[in-house]
Amino acid sequence: MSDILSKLSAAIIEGDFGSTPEMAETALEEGLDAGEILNQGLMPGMDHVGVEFKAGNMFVPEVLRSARSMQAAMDIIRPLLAETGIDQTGKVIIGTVKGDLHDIGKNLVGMMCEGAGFEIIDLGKDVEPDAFVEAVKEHSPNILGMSALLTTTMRAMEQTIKALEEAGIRDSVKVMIGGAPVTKSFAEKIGADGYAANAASASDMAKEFAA
Ligand code: B1M
Repeated sequence: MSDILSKLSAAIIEGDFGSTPEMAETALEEGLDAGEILNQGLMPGMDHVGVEFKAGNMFVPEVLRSARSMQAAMDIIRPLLAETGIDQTGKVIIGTVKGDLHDIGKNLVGMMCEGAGFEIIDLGKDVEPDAFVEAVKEHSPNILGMSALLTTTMRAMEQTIKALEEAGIRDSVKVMIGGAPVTKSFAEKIGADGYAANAASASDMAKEFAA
């Protein structure tokens, strides 16, 4: 791997968000293309972060710094990725469900999935079931991700899946859910395709779904 790509991976792992944009620019100046920077610099860095987070060797504040470092580099290469039409891993629509304003975990999941090469369409928080349905119709994603942090808003996940069914598009998309009160058995009960306990598992699951 080129020296600058190794440095970029290391900067992401260290959460050095001040230097990753410049490194991405240097990599471009050295003649590397946006796809190489994404696949051989940013993604290996975030993969490592995911492994360390799952193993309990990194914690949420460090992962947020790493995700911010990756975002900062992505801001440099994203327009070039779009221009060159480089294939991304797939497309993820993500949002926090209706009635729920917690978005830190959802943002982390989005960033980890972006680090894994997905295009992310973030609908934000307090997202109505119909808004998820319209977004699925408009963007045809591989995965629809829903986050809920309140026991009272978990019901909106089920309502959203029902709304997808009523719109006749349930089978066009894999539904992944998560958030502190959410469990695997709840996901099974409401007919979601998958439950992920944390952002790293969510990005792994998204990769499996898109494969
Ligand atoms: Co609120 N809040 N909050 N809160 N808040 C909790 C969730 C709570 C557990 C605190 C408590 O009482 N101990 C409690 C919920 C109780 C319950 O329902 N069981 C609670 C409450 C009650 C409330 C209010 C009702 C308080 C009030 O006003 N009386 C109110 C509700 C507002 C609303 O949503 N309508 C409220 C408000 C807020 C703030 C706005 C102040 C703020 C949110 C700011 C924001 O998000 N921008 C807030 C916060 C920060 C929290 C705590 C302290 C932290 C949540 C967090 O960000 N965790 C939380 C207590 C706690 O969890 N310790 C609490 C860090 C984040 C990285 O973890 O979101 O779990 P998490 O995400 C993880 C995984 O769950 C998973 O991956 C992430 C990364 O590993 N994951 C997914 C998440 N989404 C996923 C989606 C996936 C897959 C995995 O697939 C798509």
